[in-house]
Amino acid sequence: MVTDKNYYLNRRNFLKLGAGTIVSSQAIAEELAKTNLDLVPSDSEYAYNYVNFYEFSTNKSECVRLASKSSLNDKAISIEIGGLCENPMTLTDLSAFKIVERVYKLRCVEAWSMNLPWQGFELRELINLAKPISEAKFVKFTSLYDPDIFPDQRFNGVLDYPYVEGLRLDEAMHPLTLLATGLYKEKLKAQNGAPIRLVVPWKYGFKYIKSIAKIEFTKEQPISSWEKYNPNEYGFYANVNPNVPHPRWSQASHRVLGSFFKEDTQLFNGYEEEVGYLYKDLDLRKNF
Ligand SMILES: Nc1nc2c(c(=O)[nH]1)N[C@H]1C(S)=C(S)[C@@H](COP(=O)(O)O)O[C@H]1N2
Ligand SMILES: [Mo]
Repeated sequence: MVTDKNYYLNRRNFLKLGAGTIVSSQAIAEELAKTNLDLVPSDSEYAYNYVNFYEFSTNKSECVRLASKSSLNDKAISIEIGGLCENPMTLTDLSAFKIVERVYKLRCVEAWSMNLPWQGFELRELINLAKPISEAKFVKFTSLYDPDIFPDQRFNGVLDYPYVEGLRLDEAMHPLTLLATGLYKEKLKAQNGAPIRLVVPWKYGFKYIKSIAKIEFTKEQPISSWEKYNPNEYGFYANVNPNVPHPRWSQASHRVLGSFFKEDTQLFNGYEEEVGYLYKDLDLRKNF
């Protein structure tokens, strides 16, 4: 694999200059394509078989067994876009978007990680089409609600469904934030959140909401499903942070799936240079 050393060094300089000023997001996106080359994707067996998808089951292999025979595999993309924006729409056609490939680290709040090669597009492209109005401060995401597909939606499930997640509008506009439709150059499998899901690499995995049915622009901060389930353990921000332990375990290190050793967890999952400026005025302990 080739890494362009000069380009990489320039990137550091650029971002240093950018500290304190507004970092050009286009520059970040372009640089990323290069740094991605350093990250070797994990064996796809982990991504396909070690999954969290509570609508199917809390058991990882049971998720895969149920998802792989479900009609979610054949579901077409259809996202209702609305709320505080000028152009509400039902998104079914992605031809307007530039499809990119990014290898990102995924760090689950359960203290394991893997490197995933996503195909998708930058969420900001969609946001620019929808044109949020000035009152819009957050983006709320809602997963599909379909008890015929998801067993855990048939009775009193573990979570209060549909699964909900949220981002601040500036986080959603960040060039690292993707809507993914593929993994390992294959169409997204049901267990990984077909037909389309969120990817926010500097946050814990539970923010990567699967099987998105609705996106809304809101004034108020949305209450995400895990926050609702236990606000003391799962905050709205959920930025990866080795210095803020989960109440029941440390977040200082994690197991890299496929590797025998543990690895130190990095602030913002190693994407601090790219996203640190978003949080310079935020107390990361209070806003975990
Ligand atoms: N709708 C929905 N999205 C979800 C989840 C879920 O249970 N339901 N689990 C989350 C968690 S905890 C993680 S770690 C990631 C896992 O994504 P993956 O299984 O594709 O690796 O999806 C997230 N998205
Ligand atoms: Mo997770």
